[in-house]
Amino acid sequence: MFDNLSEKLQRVFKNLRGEGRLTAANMEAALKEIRMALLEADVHFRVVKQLIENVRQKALGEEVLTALAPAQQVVKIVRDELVSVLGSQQAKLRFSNDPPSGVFIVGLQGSGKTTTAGKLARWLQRNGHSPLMVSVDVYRPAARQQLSVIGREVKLPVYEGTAEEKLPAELARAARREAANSGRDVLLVDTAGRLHIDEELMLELAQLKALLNPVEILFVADAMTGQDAVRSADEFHKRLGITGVILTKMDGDARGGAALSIRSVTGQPIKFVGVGEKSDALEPFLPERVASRILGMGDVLSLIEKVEEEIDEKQATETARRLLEDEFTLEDFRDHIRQLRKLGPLESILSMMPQVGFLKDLKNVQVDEKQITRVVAIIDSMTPRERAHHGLINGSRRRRIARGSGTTVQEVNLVLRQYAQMRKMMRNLTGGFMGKRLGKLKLSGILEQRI
Ligand SMILES: Nc1nc2c(ncn2[C@@H]2O[C@H](COP(=O)(O)OP(=O)(O)OP(=O)(O)O)[C@@H](O)[C@H]2O)c(=O)[nH]1
Ligand SMILES: [Mg+2]
Repeated sequence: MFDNLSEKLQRVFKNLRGEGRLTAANMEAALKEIRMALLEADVHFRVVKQLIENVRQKALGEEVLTALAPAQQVVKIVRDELVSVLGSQQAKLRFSNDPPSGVFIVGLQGSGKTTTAGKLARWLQRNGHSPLMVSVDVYRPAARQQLSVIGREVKLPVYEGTAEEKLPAELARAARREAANSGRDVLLVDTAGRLHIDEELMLELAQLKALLNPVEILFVADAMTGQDAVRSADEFHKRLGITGVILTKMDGDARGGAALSIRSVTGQPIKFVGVGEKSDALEPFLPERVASRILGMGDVLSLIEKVEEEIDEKQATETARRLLEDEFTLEDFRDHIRQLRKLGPLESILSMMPQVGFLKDLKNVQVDEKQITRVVAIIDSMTPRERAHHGLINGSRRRRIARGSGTTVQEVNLVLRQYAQMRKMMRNLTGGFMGKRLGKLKLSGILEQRI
């Protein structure tokens, strides 16, 4: 979701590494590039300005120029700054001491409010709560029905209302009574959207707020709308006092800048992100992780968390084994090798990693620029089936692949051997973290060290 930004920043840092030494001059050049990358990714210019200023101050203050690994230090400073812009801690949902806790879902038309209400209900239930949903969108025909359908999908109750309850306030009041009577601890209120912020809607929301006294007013922002999302979040906050933001459609090709701007412009934290249309496509917003993602360190932590949530530990180990063993195909291997090229020379990556057992194996995977190109050509010359099932690749297929890639059978063999080594390494890594649950620490250690 942050592909654009992360690619750009990676290029900047790669150039920094290429310089070998960091000087005051190329540091300025790097800052300029970082500024461009952020602006192009649709980050608000005020946020960019502040961020660059902070990075400059810290980089000078910490005497990066004389440090051993200046490029890495600059990356670390940028990362820390990103985290501080995004909010240094995960912003959790709040709950009232006097349930049901009212949680309003507000935002412009089509931003994803109703979908998000369903996702949030499901998330709440999985985290020990018992939500009741209600739609107070009495304007759009079938809006309330849409929520009922979603309720059935996630198997959670929706207050449907009686024929007499026609006004938003009536529906909200009755739903609260229903939640209290049926022992539901959270009342999720899906509200109507408008194309633009208008007086009527704001008045209605303010009335509902006065009536229910919600603990959370969550502004749902469509990440695809970039700076518009930031502006309307700000406007809603000024008019209504929002308590948090849910950024939807982060699975699309949004440039990610909105995430970096919303908090610093509104002062309110992003609490969740929507990453798809399905009811499980909602993730808590973790600033540290997002900062890492922006800097291009992948999604490994999210993946682990997802696996852990879905299945018990034994099964998780099994899944991870399958994931990394059977599904770590030659194609993944190729992408991985390409990734290494992005990160810089393999030797320097290795020197940044903590001393873990599988390093020995990794060291045997000698990769230099020319070889990367060769490896990619060889894997590209395989059929998709061969890439998915390396066991298929017999002698005659090896000869064909060698011809196709302009290499020799020996070189094809070498690539297959390296691939086998990489799989073994992945297995060791999995055994370490999934099995003993030490992994999170270990793995985040590795990621930490890598930047
Ligand atoms: N890809 C993607 N689509 C999403 C996400 N969240 C919502 N959508 C889609 O966005 C569209 C609008 O979603 P709704 O939930 O109906 O939006 P709304 O804000 O309730 O719309 P109104 O009630 O008309 O104001 C639907 O097609 C959803 O499937 C998301 O995180 N990712
Ligand atoms: Mg809706």
